[in-house]
Amino acid sequence: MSRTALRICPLCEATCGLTLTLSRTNEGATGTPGTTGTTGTPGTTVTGARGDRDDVFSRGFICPKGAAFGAVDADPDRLRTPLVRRAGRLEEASWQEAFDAIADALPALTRQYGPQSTGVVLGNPNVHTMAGALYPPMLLKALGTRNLFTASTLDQMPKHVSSGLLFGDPFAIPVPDLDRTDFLLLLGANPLDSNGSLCTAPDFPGRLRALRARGGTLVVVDPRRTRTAALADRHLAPRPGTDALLLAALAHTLLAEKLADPGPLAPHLHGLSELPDALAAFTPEAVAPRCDLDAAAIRDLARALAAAPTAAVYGRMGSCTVEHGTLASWLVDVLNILTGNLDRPGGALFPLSATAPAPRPAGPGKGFALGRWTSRVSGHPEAKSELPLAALAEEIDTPGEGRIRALIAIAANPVLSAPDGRRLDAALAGLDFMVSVDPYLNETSRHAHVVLPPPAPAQSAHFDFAFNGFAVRNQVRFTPPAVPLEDGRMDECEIHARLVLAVSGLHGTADPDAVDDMAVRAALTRATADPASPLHGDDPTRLAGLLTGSTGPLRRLDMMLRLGPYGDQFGAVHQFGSYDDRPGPYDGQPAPYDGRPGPGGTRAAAEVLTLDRLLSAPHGIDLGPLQPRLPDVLRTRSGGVELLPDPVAAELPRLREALTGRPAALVLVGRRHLRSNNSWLHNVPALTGGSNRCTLQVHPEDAARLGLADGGRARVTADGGSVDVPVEVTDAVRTGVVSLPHGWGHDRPGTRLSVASAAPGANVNQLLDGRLLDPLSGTAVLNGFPVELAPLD
Ligand SMILES: Nc1nc2c(c(=O)[nH]1)N[C@H]1C(S)=C(S)[C@@H](COP(=O)(O)OP(=O)(O)OC[C@H]3O[C@@H](n4cnc5c(=O)[nH]c(N)nc54)[C@H](O)[C@@H]3O)O[C@H]1N2
Ligand SMILES: Nc1nc2c(c(=O)[nH]1)N[C@H]1C(S)=C(S)[C@@H](COP(=O)(O)OP(=O)(O)OC[C@H]3O[C@@H](n4cnc5c(=O)[nH]c(N)nc54)[C@H](O)[C@@H]3O)O[C@H]1N2
Ligand code: SF4
Ligand SMILES: [Mo]
Repeated sequence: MSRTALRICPLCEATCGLTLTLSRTNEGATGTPGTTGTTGTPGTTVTGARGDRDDVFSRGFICPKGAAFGAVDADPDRLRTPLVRRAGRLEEASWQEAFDAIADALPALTRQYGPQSTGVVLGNPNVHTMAGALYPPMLLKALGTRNLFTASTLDQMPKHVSSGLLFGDPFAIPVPDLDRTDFLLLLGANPLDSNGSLCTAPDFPGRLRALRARGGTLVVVDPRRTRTAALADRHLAPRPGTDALLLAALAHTLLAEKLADPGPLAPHLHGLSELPDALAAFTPEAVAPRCDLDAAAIRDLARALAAAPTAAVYGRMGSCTVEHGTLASWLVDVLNILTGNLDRPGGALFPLSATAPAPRPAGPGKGFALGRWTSRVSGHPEAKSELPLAALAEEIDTPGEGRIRALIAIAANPVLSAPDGRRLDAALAGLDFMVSVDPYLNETSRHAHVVLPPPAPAQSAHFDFAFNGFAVRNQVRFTPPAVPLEDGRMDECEIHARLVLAVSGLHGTADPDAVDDMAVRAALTRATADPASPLHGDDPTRLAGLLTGSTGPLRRLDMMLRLGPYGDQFGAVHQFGSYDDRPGPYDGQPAPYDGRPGPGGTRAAAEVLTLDRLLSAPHGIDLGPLQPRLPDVLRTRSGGVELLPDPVAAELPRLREALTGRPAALVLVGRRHLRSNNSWLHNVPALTGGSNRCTLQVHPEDAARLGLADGGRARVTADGGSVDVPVEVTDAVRTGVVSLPHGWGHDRPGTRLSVASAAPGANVNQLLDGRLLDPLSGTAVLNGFPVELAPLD
C-alpha cells in the first residue's frame, strides 16, 4: 500500500512543494534501483516525488532534482549513526558517546585557549533546514567566538553589505517583481539551471517565459550563452569581472542624459546629488573597452531601462563573487533607485516574511557597520559578523595567540567549496578537535573527531525561515516530517540543541527543550519590554504558556509567527487588520505568471497567523503580492536611503583604476548544472552523468590557439595550483573565457561517497590561493580570475 505526504523541497532556493509517494517495501512497492531505498521506519520508502499542484506558491512545479528526492533521501552512503574518532579512526558510536566526546573536549579547549580558539563554519544547507535557522546563533553565543565563517563569503555577502550600507539592514534585499515587471535586466545569474537565488521563485523559467509572453523584455548579461541567455531578448557577453563598470556606465548615462527619476523615492534619498561626480569617470565610452562591449549598446540599454514602464535590475553569483562584487551589488540597487523602480510593483520590492520581526514605524535605526573587528592573520575586516571563509585555513595553520584549534562545521564542505582545498585539508587534519554535523563522510567531515548525522530529509519537518524573506510572493508554508524518525536517528534540531548544551558545559544536566525555552523566553522578554510592541508590559511566562507546537522548535515557530507581521500578537491586537483590507490577490494587478489565481478562499481566510492556523493549511497560505515597504524597512542612522555610503565612496577609486588595467588573456568562470547542487549531490546516480559533468568549456577560437581538442585533456593553472580536466569545445562561452563547475574533486581517501568517488572530477577551487577577495565583503573571487591553459595529450 502506498500513501502520499507533502514535503517542501530543500534542494534549492525555489522551495517547491512536493508530493511524495511513500510505500511499504515489505508490501512489494520497491520501485526501480537508484530511485528508492529504505528510509524512515524500516520498510517505508519514498518511491516517487511530483510537484504539489495545490501548493500556493509552486503550483505543481518540480525540476529533476526534486523528482529525484527519493534517491537523495535513500542514498545508502548516508551515515546512520554518529561517528567518533578513537585511536585515530572514525568508528560508529551512540549519540551519548558522541555528545560525551564533545562535552569532554570543547569546554576544556575554551578554558585553556580562550573562546576564539573554536571556529564555526556554516555551509549552504543551513538555509534549507529548520535547525540551521534556529540554533547557530545560540551556538555562537554559547561559544563566545568571533571566528565565524559561512558560505556567504563564497556567495552573496556583497549583497548583504550593499543592503546594509544602503538601507541599514543587511537582510533588506529587494527582489525583482518577476510576475509583474515589464523589463528584467539580469546579470550573472542562470536561473534556468540554478532555479534562482536571492529571488525565491518556483518555476523561475516559467516566470521568465511569462514575462516575455506578456510583452516584457529580458536582458541577460553573462559571458556564457546560458540557457537563460538563450531565452532573452538581448544577451550581452562582457568580459567577466566587469559588471561594476557596466552598471556604473548605465547609472552614468541615466544621470548625464537626465533620465534618472526616482519619483516618490526622492524624499528618502541621501547623497543623490553626489552621485554624478562619483560616477563621472564611468562613461560608456570609458568602460566599453574594458567590458569588451559596444558603448552604443550600453547607452541603448540605459535608455531602454529608463523607458520601461516598470523594470528591475537583478544581479547574482556572477556579479557578486567577483573583484568588485560589493560595488556591483550596490550599483544594481542604485539603478533600481534612479529609475524609480525600487519599492514599486513591477520593480524591485522588499518581501515581508511571516517570521520577520513585525514592521516598526519609520525612523533612524542602528545602521550597519563594517570592520568592527578584523581577522587575526591577514586583518580582513568582518562583514555581518563573519570573516572570509577563504581565510579559514590560515586562521588554523598560522601559529600564534588566538589560533583556531577546534572547529564546528555544520552542513559545510569547504575543502571543496572554498579556495585552496589542499591547504584547508591539511589545516583541518591538524586541529585539536573537530565536529561535523553532516549526513555524509566527505572531504571535510573525514577530518572530524565527531560526526553527527542528521536524518534523511523525508524525516525532517520543513519551514523556510530564510527564503520567505527573498520570495517573489509573500506566502507561508510548513511541512511536517513525511516519514517518522527512524529508530536510532535524532532530529537535526535536537542535534543542534544538544550541541549547544555540550559546548555550554550543560550536557547531561539539561534537556534539549531547555535550549528552545531559553530562546522563547529571551524573545518574549524583549517583546514585552519594547514600548512599540502591542505586548508591552505583558508577562513572558503567560505568553510562553499560550504557545502551541509539539516540539521545542515548533513552539519557537509558533512564537515567531505570532510576533511576526501577519501574527495574532497573542491576541493583543489584530495588527494586520489592514492586511485583510488589502485588495484581493490580483485586483488591479496583471495576472500572475500562469494566469491561475491562488486556491480560492485561502486569502480571505488568512486571518491572523499562528502555528495552528498554518498547520491547518497543508499547501500553505498565500499572503499576496509584494507590497511597497519604504520607509519602514530603512534602518540607517539617518533613517533614509544612503545612496553613496562612505565605504563605497572609498572603494570607487579602485574601480576607476580598473578602467586602465590590462585585462588577463584568459579568465575562468563557473557554471551550475540543473541536476547538481554544489558539492553534495554527486553521490546520487539519478543526478550524475549527462550534462552534469566536470568539463572545461573552451571557445573554439581559444581551443585552436592553444592546441586543445574537444574530448582531450588540459592542465589549468592559476595562483593556487593546477588541475587536469577534460576539454569541451563550445561557443557557449565567449572568447577569453573558460568555464569549470565547482563542487568536484571527490578523490580524497577516507570518505564514504561510493558513487561520487568513482567519477571524482577536479576541484576548480584548487586554482585559488584564498588571497583574491572583494575587499568590502571578504567574498572570494570565484569568477573571472586569470588562468593559463596547456594541452595534456
Ligand atoms: N568555484 C566556485 N566555488 C563555489 C561556488 C561557485 O559558484 N564556484 N559556489 C559557492 C556557493 S554559492 C556556495 S553556497 C558554496 C556551498 O558550499 P558549502 O556551503 O560547503 O555547501 P555544499 O558544498 O553544498 O556542502 C553541503 C554540506 O552539507 C551537507 N548536508 C546536506 N544536507 C544536509 C542537512 O540536511 N543537514 C546537514 N547538517 N548537512 C547537510 C552535505 O553532505 C555537505 O557536506 O560553494 C561555493 N563555492
Ligand atoms: N542546479 C543547481 N542549482 C543551484 C545550485 C547548484 O549548485 N546547482 N546552487 C545553489 C546556490 S548555493 C546558489 S548561490 C545559486 C546560484 O545561482 P545563480 O546566481 O543563478 O548562479 P550560477 O548558476 O552560478 O550563474 C552565475 C552566472 O554568472 C556568469 N558569470 C560569471 N562571471 C560573470 C561576470 O563577471 N559577470 C556576469 N554578468 N556573469 C558572470 C556565469 O557564466 C553563470 O552563468 O544556485 C542555487 N541553485
Ligand atoms: S526547483 Fe527543483 S531542486 Fe529547487 S526546490 Fe524546486 S524541485 Fe527542488
Ligand atoms: Mo550559494
